[in-house]
Amino acid sequence: MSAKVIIGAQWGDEGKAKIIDILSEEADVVIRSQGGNNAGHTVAVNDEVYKFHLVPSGVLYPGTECIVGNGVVIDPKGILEEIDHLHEKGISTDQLKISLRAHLVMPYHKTLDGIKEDYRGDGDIGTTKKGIGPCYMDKAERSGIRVCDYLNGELFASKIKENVAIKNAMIKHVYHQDVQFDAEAVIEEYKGYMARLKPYFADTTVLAYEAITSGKKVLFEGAQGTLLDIDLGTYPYVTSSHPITGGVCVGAGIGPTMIGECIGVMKGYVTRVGKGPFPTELFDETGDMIRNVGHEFGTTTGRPRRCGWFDAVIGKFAVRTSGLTSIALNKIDVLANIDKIKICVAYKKDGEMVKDFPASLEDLAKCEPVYEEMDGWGEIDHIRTYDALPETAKAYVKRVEELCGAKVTMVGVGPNRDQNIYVN
Ligand code: 2SA
Ligand code: MG
Repeated sequence: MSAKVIIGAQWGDEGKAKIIDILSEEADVVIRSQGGNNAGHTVAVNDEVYKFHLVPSGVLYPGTECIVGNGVVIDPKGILEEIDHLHEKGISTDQLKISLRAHLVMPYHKTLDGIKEDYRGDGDIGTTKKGIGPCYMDKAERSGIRVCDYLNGELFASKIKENVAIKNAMIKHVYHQDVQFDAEAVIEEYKGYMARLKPYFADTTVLAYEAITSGKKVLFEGAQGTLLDIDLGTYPYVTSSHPITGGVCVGAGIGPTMIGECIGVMKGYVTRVGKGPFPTELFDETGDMIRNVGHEFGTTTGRPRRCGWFDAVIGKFAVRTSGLTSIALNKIDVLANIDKIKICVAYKKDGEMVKDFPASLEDLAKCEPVYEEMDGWGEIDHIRTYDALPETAKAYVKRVEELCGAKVTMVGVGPNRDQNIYVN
């Protein structure tokens, strides 16, 4: 089977979209299987920048089928805005399919996301406030509204009414806020969105199965990253879905034996948005330099991203928990002109070496990075072959490979398609 999975191997924003975009050229189908419009994927093509949130970035290639799988939570208003925006730029969405089983993000989910964050005070997660957590909560609680519910008008209306009544009560009596929703208005609003989206609806599990078993080239486009996984990430500072490889099976409705390859995308340094411990975080001018040179600001919210040195403990964790067969190491050009580059090879906690990423956040917060120093390199964004990279940059790539335990097959030296270098 030839299905390839591309996942984020850090805290998201590793440059997955660029790798997907490059691999999409040869793909027949690109599938999203988790997350929602909390994701922000930026692709640069011929100096034009495209920002994706729900639509798979494979849509830029005419003829590539793009699937939004059952594990994705869909904000219908958000996806319509994206579709309209693509149409304005002359890009067709005829090849887009949306799972009948996917859950819908409703207006009360977004309101509750904001209210709960305020309620958490200093302990806030730093969510994107797109309603992702509350939507997955309803899914797990079995009160969520799915795409297929729209096809039965009465059921759709009654589910919305029931949910609005419960959420209104919760907002008023639990969180003591004034916002209240009018069920009829929500029904009308959502009927309008869903009518427009209906041509895209499909049983995407059938499409995925048929594509893979008939030998088509299928790519799974991960959103967020390993450390934001609800089970394996830095809980509770995580998103509510499964960005690891395992999430692809559930979120697209395929079996693990149908996946042939899994590429983990990392940056040559680490970033995170939102709160939670981050052992290699930099609070100095090197951190500011990485943020500015690397344009490390959230695609969805514009928030500045926290920046730090490459952390091989995290890299190894991603290789292990997602069964990565290779690594794409992005943005090493951002590290240009730093004299000595640090790479975290382990942590030290209470005087003891820690080699595996800890489960407990309290433990993680106590972890001090153990660094190795490597020689830096100059500007490399003009370089197009691996051989032409400075020896110091090649040594860095090889060290990342050794420490993480998977081959680095691609190195990124800039945002454009031709700035992706294949490693010999
Ligand atoms: P949520 O909204 O419930 O999923 O937030 C929970 C945590 O997950 C983090 N998160 C992200 N981290 C990095 N990138 C994401 N996408 C956007 C981007 C984010 C943005 O590509 O830049 O624009 O700010 C993403 N989505 C969720 C979030 O920060 C919380 O820590
Ligand atoms: Mg992003």
